[in-house]
Amino acid sequence: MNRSLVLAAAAVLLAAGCQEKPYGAVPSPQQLEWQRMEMNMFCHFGPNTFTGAEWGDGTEAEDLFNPTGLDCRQWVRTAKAAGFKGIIITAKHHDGFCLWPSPVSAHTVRESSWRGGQGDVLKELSEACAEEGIKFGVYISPWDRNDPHYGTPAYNDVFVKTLESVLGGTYGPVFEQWFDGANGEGPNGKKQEYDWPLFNGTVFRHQPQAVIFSDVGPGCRWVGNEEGHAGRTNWGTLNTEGFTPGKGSPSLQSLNEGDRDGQAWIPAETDVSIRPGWFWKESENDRVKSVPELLKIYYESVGRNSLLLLNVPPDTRGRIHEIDSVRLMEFREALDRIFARDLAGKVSRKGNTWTVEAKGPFNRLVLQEDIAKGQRIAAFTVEALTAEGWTPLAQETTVGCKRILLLPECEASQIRITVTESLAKPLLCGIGLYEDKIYHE
Ligand code: FUL
Repeated sequence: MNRSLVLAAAAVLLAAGCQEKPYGAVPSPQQLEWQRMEMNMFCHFGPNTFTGAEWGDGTEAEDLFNPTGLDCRQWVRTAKAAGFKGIIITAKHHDGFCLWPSPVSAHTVRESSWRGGQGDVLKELSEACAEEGIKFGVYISPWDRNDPHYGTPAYNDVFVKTLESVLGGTYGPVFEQWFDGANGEGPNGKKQEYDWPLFNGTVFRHQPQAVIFSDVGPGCRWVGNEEGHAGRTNWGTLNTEGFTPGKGSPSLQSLNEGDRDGQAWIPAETDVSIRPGWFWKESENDRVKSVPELLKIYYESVGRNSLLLLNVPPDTRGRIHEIDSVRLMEFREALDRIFARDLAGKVSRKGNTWTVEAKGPFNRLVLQEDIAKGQRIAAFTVEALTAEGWTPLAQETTVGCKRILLLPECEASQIRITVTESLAKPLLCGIGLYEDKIYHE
């Protein structure tokens, strides 16, 4: 299609939306920017990298943390080449070990002999991110199996100071603060009553733009599983009244699918690891997910109105292992190949039906809703024009920021999309057709 036709198609899609007022809960500018990042990289790194544990118990000697060749630039360059827009690092996991010299902990890089106690992973990573234009985010676990105050009201103040030492400015802007819902026992066997309003308030005081992740947001929500799939129906909205992160969280179904007409805009983030575990282990080097597995995860997260947070854990050298980095490049290449050529031609709209010309065989349909005005589409059908007339291809529910349908191989010259149920006037702002010759269900 020539340039003017592309522009004409975009105009048809957008024109109807310009005058529309927002409907229901809508994303803040930060949430909108966040969701459009589509894919970020998670880095689980800490004492567990060296012990092979998934959950350290907090008694690990500080000297265990001893990366032989830490190279955060290599993480960031790998992430960038793979198409990730941000990186989130486990600054403190449940074992309490701090990857930066926290002033309120005696269990940090400072107490280790790594770099003579002068090392600071957050400094190196945040600087590398700033240089490469990748956003920097932090996971700071409230559950702490080392801190002696854990299980007493004093711990909440210690945790605030912990947050402040990361978010206070030393490491620059933080785009996302990740709050894990896990809440187990501390070193004295006691559990902690977390003061979530205090924690969230602390984040916003220092990083007003940060998107806060937890089971109930307020920025984005856990998707309800660690396998990499958002709900086929997936609303960006959620009801949080009466819920808290962790044990008091909304049902797994609500986390996975959101709540239709939910009162707050809290879209799903799909966190999943490229390996079986969250931390690097030599024994899992041959279990790094394949390109088809990664494509399936992409389709079931980004392609289902969710952001994908893919964990790629650095190894004991402090580098992303070559098996993982090569796999990421192959994944990128596959995505680029699939989405290189949009086969959608002229688009016309009549009421709630969009008719699209297809310029070649396709098997993927990408739909985008103008979520800045609220998520509206609740059900739609897709049909293809064949010799027998209009034939059904798919019947689905939500669209959201991006929805990718896996269709059977189709040679039709036209398709039509009909919104059959909508909370308010449907606003599609993108329609694309592609052919994926790599991934088959
Ligand atoms: C969970 C943690 O318990 C895991 O260790 C991991 O960090 C995962 C992302 O979140 O709740």
